[in-house]
Amino acid sequence: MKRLLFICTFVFSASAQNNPGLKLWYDQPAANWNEALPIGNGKLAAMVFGVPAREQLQLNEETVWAGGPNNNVKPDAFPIIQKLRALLLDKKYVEAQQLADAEMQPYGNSGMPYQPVGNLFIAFPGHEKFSTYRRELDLQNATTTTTYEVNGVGYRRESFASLPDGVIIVRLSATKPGKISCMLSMDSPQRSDIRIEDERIVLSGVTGDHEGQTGSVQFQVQVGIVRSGGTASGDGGIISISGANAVTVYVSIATNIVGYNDITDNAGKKAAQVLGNAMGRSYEILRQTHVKTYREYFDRVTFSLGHTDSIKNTTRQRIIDFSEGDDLHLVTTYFQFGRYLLISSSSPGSQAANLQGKWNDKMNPPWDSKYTININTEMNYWPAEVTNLSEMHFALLNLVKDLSETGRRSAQLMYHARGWMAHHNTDLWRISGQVDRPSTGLWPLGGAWLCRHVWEHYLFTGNKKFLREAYPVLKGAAMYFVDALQIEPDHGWLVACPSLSPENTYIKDKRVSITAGCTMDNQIVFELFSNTIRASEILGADVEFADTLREMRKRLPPMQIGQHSQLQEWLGDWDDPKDTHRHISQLYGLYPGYQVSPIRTPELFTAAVTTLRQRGDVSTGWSMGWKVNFWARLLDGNHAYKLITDQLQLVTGDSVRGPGGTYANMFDAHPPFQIDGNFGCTAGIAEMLLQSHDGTIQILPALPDKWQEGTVRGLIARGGFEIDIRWKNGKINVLTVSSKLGGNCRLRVYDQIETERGTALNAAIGENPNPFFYIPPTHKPLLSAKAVLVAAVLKASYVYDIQTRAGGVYRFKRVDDSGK
Ligand code: FUC
Repeated sequence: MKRLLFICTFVFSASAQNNPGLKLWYDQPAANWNEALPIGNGKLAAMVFGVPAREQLQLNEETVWAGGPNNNVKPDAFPIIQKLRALLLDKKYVEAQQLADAEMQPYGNSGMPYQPVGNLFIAFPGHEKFSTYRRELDLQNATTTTTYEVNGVGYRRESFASLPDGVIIVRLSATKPGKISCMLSMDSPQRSDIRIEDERIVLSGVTGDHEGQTGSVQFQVQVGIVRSGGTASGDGGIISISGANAVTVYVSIATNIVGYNDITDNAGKKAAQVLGNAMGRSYEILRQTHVKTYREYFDRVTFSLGHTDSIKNTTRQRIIDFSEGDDLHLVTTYFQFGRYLLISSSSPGSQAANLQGKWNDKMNPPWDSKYTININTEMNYWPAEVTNLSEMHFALLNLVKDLSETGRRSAQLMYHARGWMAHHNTDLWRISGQVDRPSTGLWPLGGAWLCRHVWEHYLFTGNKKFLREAYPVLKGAAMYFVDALQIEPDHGWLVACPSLSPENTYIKDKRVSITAGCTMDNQIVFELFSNTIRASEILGADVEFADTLREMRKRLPPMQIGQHSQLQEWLGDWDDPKDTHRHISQLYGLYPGYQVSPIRTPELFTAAVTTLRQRGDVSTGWSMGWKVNFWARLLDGNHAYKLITDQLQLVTGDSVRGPGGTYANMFDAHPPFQIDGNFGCTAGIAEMLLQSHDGTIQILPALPDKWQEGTVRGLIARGGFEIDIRWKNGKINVLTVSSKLGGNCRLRVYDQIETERGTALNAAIGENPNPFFYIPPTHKPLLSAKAVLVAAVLKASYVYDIQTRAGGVYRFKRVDDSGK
């Protein structure tokens, strides 16, 4: 009896295939947007409400943004920038802030909002009362389904955004023939016109004017139907269907956007073409090809921590119960939901996922649903490489390329510098000027942070052709700092000035944020210079420029440990240990960067722990996502898991205050909804299982006590190694490394391992010869006399070198210590 009970409550499953369903499911229709379920194919997105009497698909197309081509660069900023530099280097911080507030308000506009297209409604008269209701989003086939019964007839709706065919599909069917009678209609908050043309609903619109920019994105939606049986008629923008056996609804949306500076396409023609192609294919074929394309990405990673009886509960209930129980299957679901969202928002050829991915129902969404590039946009792409979705990274990498063109203007006009730069936000039009007030917007490092994605893509894939093509982006970003860095008088350090530590103040009572040489800036410039130098070495290009960067890199400020034993946020020791600000920018060097390491820089590592403790756990959604990564890098799996628990707190309603968490539909709550938290936490979970930034590939570096048993398959390490791990009792059981590029595979493990045949492995010696694991030497930190550093206690580890060839698969097992 006891044994049976055990099996019922904890069934271990090895792969997603026999995983008890990676599904979000509910027993009620969505009561609001944050309960609706997202589908998307990168270009198009919809939120599906699953209301029986009136289905609603809230529609988005990724290029539907207000305004038109522009760049908001303040042409006469340079003299003010010069005055700010003089004041800041003279330590006149309050005066500098006052000058910035007076003279550096945003020029023209602070970016355009991402806007909705409208809604498709499908009304089913008589379906107000229903039974046996269920709606779900199946993460394994990227399809959402609603089923229910009315008067003894079972109804089913299935929706997906086809990856290969570019349309959104809704399939309506019933258990008895002739039962589909419904009306399709649309609305839109935009300036628009809705009519019936060729038996289709056609909605044509143009986006909004905003902050002096005329709305100039023309879009068109075309909705066509294919039915079996029954009749259909169209009038007044509405299609009425009566007595059909089944109906397939096809939704195509297109705009006049060709690129950020070209709006000459024909929206109607494009929409009609895509719709025509799709309507020529049956529902079954469309579904099959969609699922096949999706699974080629999604199935690359499987992750299981086992499951309990909780899987019987609705997703909403599981989120409510999470902190009290051991529903580890919800963690794997959340992780895979993050990968689902990345595929659905960033498939090849699409724009970068914005603050809400591609899902937004508001004309003026929070923060315009723009690209906030002082963390949020970057965070969206943290899971891309490590969770084996490298193709999705291009949505961002293409944005960086665009910015490297528009950002020349801001470099030149605002800072009289060569190269390119961007501030803390951009939008569809790739604006590079200052956005919002100076205390958050006058930060010139946005482009430089984005450049790390170029480099990381290279480290994970080894794609030299890509690096060659992208090199000018790195070079241009580095060039900007060659011209723009200023000499700090006390030490002669080179610092970004004016700048700020996003979005924090250091003289709190006077709201002073404008500064010079804050820690994150120094870390980002150090990294940008180092990556550009390495790229030039690999490509055999620009020897002299690389030398210049080498010389300047020596003069960047070191990281400093302050009076409270913290990793200092600013150049001065100004941190308040009680500050719980959501941004923890000074830990950029811990994650996503890797200038803070338990092995190479133990003092900084210890100071980072102190800083993170001082900042606390609970915060906005994205901040908690970041902290999962921080604690994983600090090798503290239990604390990382605590942050996952904080993230998996149910948030309801529209409040924009209060701690972050997760909505019923598993979207991250800042609050309000921001997709970055989903992606940050997904990346953090991967980082708990595998790290490859610190000269080695670390297996299970931050495994929480609760994750005693599990498998993960298909995670990617730098150097192009694909990793599968199975563990039991918190120890490695089987480890498989598939080498894509060959080269030395240096493993750091916390259990002794050997080949599967029992041959001992070679202990690692010296520097890792694999070039993808090269780490530039970090400056020695400066320590305040008052800092008290407690040495970090690290678990013993084993480090091995394994020579691999491209295409080779290497299997290892733990050295069996039982009985020895
Ligand atoms: C940054 C954050 C805010 C918010 C906004 C979109 O400014 O500080 O919390 O996430 O981006």
